[in-house]
Amino acid sequence: MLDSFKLDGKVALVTGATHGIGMAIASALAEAGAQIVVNDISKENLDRGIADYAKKGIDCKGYIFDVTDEAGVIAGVEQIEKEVGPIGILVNNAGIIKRVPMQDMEVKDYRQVIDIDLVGPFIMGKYVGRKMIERREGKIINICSMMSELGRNDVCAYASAKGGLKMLTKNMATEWAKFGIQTNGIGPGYFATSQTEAIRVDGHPFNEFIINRTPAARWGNPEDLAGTAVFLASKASDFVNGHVVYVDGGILATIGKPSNED
Ligand code: NAP
Ligand code: GCO
Repeated sequence: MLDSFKLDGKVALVTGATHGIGMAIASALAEAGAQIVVNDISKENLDRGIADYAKKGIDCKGYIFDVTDEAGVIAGVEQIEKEVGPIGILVNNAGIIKRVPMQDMEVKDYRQVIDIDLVGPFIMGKYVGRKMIERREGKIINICSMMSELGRNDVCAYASAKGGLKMLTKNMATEWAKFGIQTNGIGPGYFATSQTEAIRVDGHPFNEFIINRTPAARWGNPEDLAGTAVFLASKASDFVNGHVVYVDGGILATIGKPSNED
């Protein structure tokens, strides 16, 4: 049964994975035997990321393209399939957030978050999915969020995108299961990465709020996502389709507790 978690011989593309959650997921897939490929929009960040993977003993291939650029995605997917091999696993990880009260948010900023966090996974899914359909097999993992289920102040664009990404995940699962493709999501809770740095610093009220709101009483570490990612990328999940697996320390299980309760 453990062999069903092995990814030997598979090529895994993890978008925006030069650090943070994407790097942790890509590293786990590599440890399970996959050849990993990452993309970024910045050559500097890509080069640094590839070097960081090498320091971990991981041979990671890197490509520059923007997940919102359809022509760039088409060219990037063709180049990866030609130079590395058929993409068997796609992780739509690339994403941004803008924290602004809705009444103050510029339309262009709202659109940018939707473009990267929702339209990007659609474009990536469409063009990698076409290849997977030809081969009658594939694994797609969309990185969702607590904001796929819950709202909070100042993140209307991000919640719109991540809520949409949950439903895009279900629709991809519905349309493509007949082609031997399984599409699922991972919904991280609150994780210590550069994306949350601004709200996680010691003394920031949100830091204390998250510690209290999370039954595990801690921020997630990107490595906490490794096992779920390998499971959803492997044969072990061949009959799992259209689900978002929340790795959140228990946040979604509870309404929370008063700050003076243990
Ligand atoms: P992060 O450190 O900000 O990493 C995001 C990555 O996406 C960066 O490498 C970034 O590249 C890349 N990216 C941004 N726009 C892109 C584009 N248009 N095309 C290609 N790559 C692009 O964030 P993270 O915390 O690791 O989050 C990774 C994913 O997990 C995101 O989808 C995020 O929404 C989600 N998530 C995070 C948390 C959390 O608590 N941290 C929880 C739930 C879900 P550059 O560095 O070059 O800009
Ligand atoms: C925020 C955080 C969250 C996390 C994550 C929670 O400002 O609320 O950045 O959005 O990144 O998505 O699951």
